[in-house]
Amino acid sequence: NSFHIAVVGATGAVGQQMLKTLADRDFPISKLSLLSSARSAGKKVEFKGKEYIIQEAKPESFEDVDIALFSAGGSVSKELAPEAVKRGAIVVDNTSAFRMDENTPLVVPEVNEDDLQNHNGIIANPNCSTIQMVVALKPILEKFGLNKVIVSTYQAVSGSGAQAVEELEEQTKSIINNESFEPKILPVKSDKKHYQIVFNAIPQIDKFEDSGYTFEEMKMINETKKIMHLPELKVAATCVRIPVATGHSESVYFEIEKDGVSAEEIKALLMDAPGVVLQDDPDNQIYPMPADCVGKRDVFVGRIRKDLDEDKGFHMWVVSDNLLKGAAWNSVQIAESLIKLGLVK
Ligand code: 11C
Repeated sequence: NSFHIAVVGATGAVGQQMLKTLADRDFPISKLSLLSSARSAGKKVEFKGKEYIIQEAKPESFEDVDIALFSAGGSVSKELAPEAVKRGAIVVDNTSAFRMDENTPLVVPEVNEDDLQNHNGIIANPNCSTIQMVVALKPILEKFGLNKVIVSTYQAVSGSGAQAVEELEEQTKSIINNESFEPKILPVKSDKKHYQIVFNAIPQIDKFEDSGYTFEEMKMINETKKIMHLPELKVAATCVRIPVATGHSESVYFEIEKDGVSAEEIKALLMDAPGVVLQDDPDNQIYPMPADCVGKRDVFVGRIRKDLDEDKGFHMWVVSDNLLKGAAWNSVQIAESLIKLGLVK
């Protein structure tokens, strides 16, 4: 069986990785519609050696589409995802538009694949920094229970889009050549001020909310509770942008429910966990780093150690390619799960 797939936002940083992932997975495609906003329509894109011209996404574009992968921004999803569903497509949406909608499952297949059974046409793909953290936390929750999570992130600029990656490259060249430059994109293109990212760390990802947390931090907090079905879980996040092109890193402190668990037991658990690669051998300086994870679909975990004061507290370091497991691969993986579960007509 093969399927008519639409990719909306095919020219973007995530859209490009979606195409690569569909090709790498040899996804069963009978027809491929590559769509975008009016701005990128007409551009040419290659898929499996064939050239496609990107078409402007319109409601009619979704006639006969089986699965539509959306990654063209929240406003495009809000307008067109319901149109795609009306025409019989299942939408996997990589924006934040529907994530917290109670009728929309928010899915990471390693964690809550079963939630797909209750979909109403749209499935939301979580935020990249949330996905990699919950993949690592899920086996811990199942075996030892989970009470509290405190995460600090070290996020790559590609999370903010292709323009932010260009800005990182251009600023790097300017600094090396001793030239002046004017930051225009980071931390948030639409916010009032912009700051240098090269040789810097910016503790702002997305805009600030009245609570003092940024929207990225609130996404990590709210999405984690929803995906893990733990509304009472205590979660706090501090999200920081660093001058890395791709690969988000996270320092995660978590408290379990069970007493007397050792770091070795947590390591043994994560060694066999789906979607996780354990890289934890301090004697040999083995730990995950973003430069090593680019292009890989797994979540890499290391530096697992017990807190020195809190018996139920542990620390770990979690790294993944934010464009793959954080976005494109998780979306394609959801599509694969939908097919496996017989949910695509
Ligand atoms: C970042 N996590 O690194 C963001 C990008 O809600 O899907 C992903 C935004 C989202 O800037």
